[in-house]
Amino acid sequence: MRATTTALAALLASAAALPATAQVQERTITISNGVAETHPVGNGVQAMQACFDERTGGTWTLNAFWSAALGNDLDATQALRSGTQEMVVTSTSPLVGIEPALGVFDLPFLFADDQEADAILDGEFGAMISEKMEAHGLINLAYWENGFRNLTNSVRPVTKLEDLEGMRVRVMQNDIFLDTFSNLGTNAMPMAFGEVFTALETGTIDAQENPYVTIDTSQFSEVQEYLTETRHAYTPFMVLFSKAIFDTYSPEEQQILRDCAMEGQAVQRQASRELSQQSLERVQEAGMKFNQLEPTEMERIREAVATVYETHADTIGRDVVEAMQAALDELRSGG
Ligand code: TK8
Repeated sequence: MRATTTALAALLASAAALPATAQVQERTITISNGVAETHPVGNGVQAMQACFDERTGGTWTLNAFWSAALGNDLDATQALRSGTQEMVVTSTSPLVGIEPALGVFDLPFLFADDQEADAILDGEFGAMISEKMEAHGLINLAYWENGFRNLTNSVRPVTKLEDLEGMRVRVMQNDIFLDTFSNLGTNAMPMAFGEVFTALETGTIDAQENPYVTIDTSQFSEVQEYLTETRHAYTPFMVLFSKAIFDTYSPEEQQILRDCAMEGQAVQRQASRELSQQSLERVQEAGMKFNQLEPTEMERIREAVATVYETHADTIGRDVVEAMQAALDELRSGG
């Protein structure tokens, strides 16, 4: 009895003497993205690495791949689900086939500004969506920012709804985007992001839509002439981790992943917002002709796409659409 107690005490003492990193193994974490390293996602990944360095005594390495080098958003996400890749920073839109509720973010003109997006994504609604991802073998560590999307094309300046008629617009692989752009009179073509530059260059498509920073860092100014501020949708980035791999990490390691993804979030969002205006200026310096739409034209565009909410409510999940609308109503009433 006595000996056992002593042995136990010795064991506890030695456990207490171990460094805090005892539950942290050496790790190499592959992370991929469809955008270039110069995109604010690059800043976020750097910030995450700095956080790992501090929390793991330099034993964790983020092995980052850019410009869809490991496949597009959907392929990389499937690699996470099968446990062959640790992480991806992906737009939500190409993942609606995995989790239909993600389509809620693609509803046109949903968020009015950055503050609304942050409040919804970092609040109860965002947590509810993250929870849904676990059933698909995916842990969402944080929401980063892709941002408000704007239209570029090589045909003509878009100053009114009719200018969109027949334009061959690449959209993300997602029926809500397809419908939105069909309603606008365009010839909408779903395509993975990694193929867009070449498709624009060869003239397979006339147009695409993305946030200013993505237009800038993807060099679309080389193959597109006109840029119109439409802000027709806000795309979040999810910072996803393979659940199969996550489950093999110690609780301490899992916490490091979550904390560092959130440290990355602060840096990534700030970089995204700072760069947005600079990117707009840069693509104009590179020759793109930029215009904003008259409020009456914006209103016509909003009206043309309004039916998309009803058409896709059942697919997204009516409860999800209603929860989003309730959360936005509460925000807008100052709640
Ligand atoms: C990059 C994509 C891209 C997205 C798109 O992988 O597909 O247009 O906006 O940023 O996630």
